[in-house]
Amino acid sequence: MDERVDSFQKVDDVFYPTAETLEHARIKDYDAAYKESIRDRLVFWENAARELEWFSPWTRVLEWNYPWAKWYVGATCNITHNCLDRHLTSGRKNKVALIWVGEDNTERFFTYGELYRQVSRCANALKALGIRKSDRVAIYLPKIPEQTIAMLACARVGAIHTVVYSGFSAPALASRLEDSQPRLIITADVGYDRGKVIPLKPVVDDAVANSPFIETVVVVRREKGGPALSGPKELDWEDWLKREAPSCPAEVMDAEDPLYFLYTSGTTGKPKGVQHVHGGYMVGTYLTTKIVFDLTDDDIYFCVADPGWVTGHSYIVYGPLLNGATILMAEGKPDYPNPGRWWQLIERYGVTIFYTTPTAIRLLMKYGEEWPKKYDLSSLRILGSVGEPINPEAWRWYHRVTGSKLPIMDTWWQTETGMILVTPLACTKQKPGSAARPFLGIEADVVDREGKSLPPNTGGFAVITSPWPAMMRTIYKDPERYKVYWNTIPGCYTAGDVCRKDDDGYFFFMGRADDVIKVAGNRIGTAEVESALVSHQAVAEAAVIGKPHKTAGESIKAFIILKQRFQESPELIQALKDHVKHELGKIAVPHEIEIVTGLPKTRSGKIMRRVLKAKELGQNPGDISTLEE
Ligand code: 6R9
Repeated sequence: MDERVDSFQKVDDVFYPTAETLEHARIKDYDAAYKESIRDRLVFWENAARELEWFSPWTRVLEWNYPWAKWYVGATCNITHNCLDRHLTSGRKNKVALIWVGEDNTERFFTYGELYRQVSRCANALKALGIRKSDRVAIYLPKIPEQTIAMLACARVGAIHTVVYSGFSAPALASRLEDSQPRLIITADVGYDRGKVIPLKPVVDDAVANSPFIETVVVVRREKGGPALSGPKELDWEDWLKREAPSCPAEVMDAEDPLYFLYTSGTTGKPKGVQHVHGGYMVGTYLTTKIVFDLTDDDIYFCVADPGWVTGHSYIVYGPLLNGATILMAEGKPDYPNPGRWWQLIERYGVTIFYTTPTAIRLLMKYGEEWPKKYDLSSLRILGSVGEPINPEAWRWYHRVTGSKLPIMDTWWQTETGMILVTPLACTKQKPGSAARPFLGIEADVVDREGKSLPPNTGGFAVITSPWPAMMRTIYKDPERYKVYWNTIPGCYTAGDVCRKDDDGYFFFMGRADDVIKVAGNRIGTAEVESALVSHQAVAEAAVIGKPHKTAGESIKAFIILKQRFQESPELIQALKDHVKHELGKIAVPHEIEIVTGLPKTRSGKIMRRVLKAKELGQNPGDISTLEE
């Protein structure tokens, strides 16, 4: 890890909440609320848990056996009871839970009552296949309601879902299946992307061919005359559900029973199966959604993420449903059929809370202010951003085009943290480019390699100094990799991000300290791209770095040493890109490939990506005493 940062962004402007925002805000005084929350963190998190329904109570709030945590010890619950059943008796039964809109403007509405019935049917269908507690189920679906329904149905019967983003290729899907060994995979015939039909079923066919543990493939068929199914292994979603009863009791789960694995990229080639549980994850996502977005029953909440990533898990599906919110879910891209798409949806549905990403904002900035200006955005109340640092220029644009008065929740968190950890609240002042301060009940800091707290305006490592309810519990089948997060800097959870705090204690996250790249907000490990490249017959060695990119945040650049009998040519470069696309999917394809004859290495033979990067960007490579030559 490397914490050196060459320049600090200078921000002079501070934005204060308007009277209207303050009036509405649940928390009016962050300092007081924060102080109170950490006076006794466990009491704070116990009170939060009491807002939800449990089948039986806990005996202790936290059992902390460093670095292993158990929250709400001994309690039983089921996250879907709080997402669904709880609302059926609270007056929300006929409230709209989910508005789905497709690229072609097809609409589907689900009330809480209807969502409960659909999830129950799916849960009963899972049971009919013999799926029970702790079985794994893979979900490889585009952003359609069945994706949400399938996730909730798994959780309802106690199965562990593992959602794989539908942009991943067959080998990438296969490696995730191999690790999690699901008995069932739920997919669709196709997804739609900018008007194009993206076949998904063939990808699954390919991946499943090498996954003997998969007993059943369920297919949501969206196209008329979709693919023929080969029974009995393959089932049509509609047929699978149609005879099932519309109610199904939620399985009684221990608070620490796994809810899902979600694979994410790290510093080595193999993706990590981050494991979250029913109890603590439920409390963390519930409370952050409620407080960060200042959510009430009258809101229309629109988060543009895909449930293939963690933002979709925590802040499209679980957090909002736990709060009984009305969720808008839209399939498709921000600039299709034109760059007014999201603004148009905000106007059409009266969206009040809009949660997006810096890369999308930068893309929309390119098309200009005339697009947001065409639409009535006056329903908006709270904005959000997630996935990478938001540069002040994009922050100001986002703020201006939405009326210059709305707070932007620049929420910092990770797949591993499960919930938002550092964020502004509606009542706090805002500084463009800053994620502000720790959420209530969260203790965060910026430290040096030894774990010593650093003075203001000094770059260091972002750490969390005490456990929180939605933290990951382990890496599936790899507890040693879990321990690394808590062992890198003594006594702290190390996120892998470089950061500084200013004089106000505001956190400015500045990117990753390790070999993780954020391309258009998608998390990609350099090692994964390197091993995909090296699996091509022409490649002897590969090193991959992230480079700053105007809209994507970072772009991927690969340096490659060819095997002797291969010659550089435009065709070969294209073939290498196609190969990565085939191995991992479009999101991981290098934007640039440079053929080199050598790579900077340490004496122990590790590639020094930092040196490559510094050279590429014309910067000082820093300490190169370990460099071999
Ligand atoms: C939720 C999510 C986690 C990494 C994280 C950091 C970056 C996310 C950020 C941010 C600055 C923010 N990141 N939000 N950096 N400001 N508001 O994105 O999870 O895909 O696991 O990525 O994303 O570098 O360490 P994940």
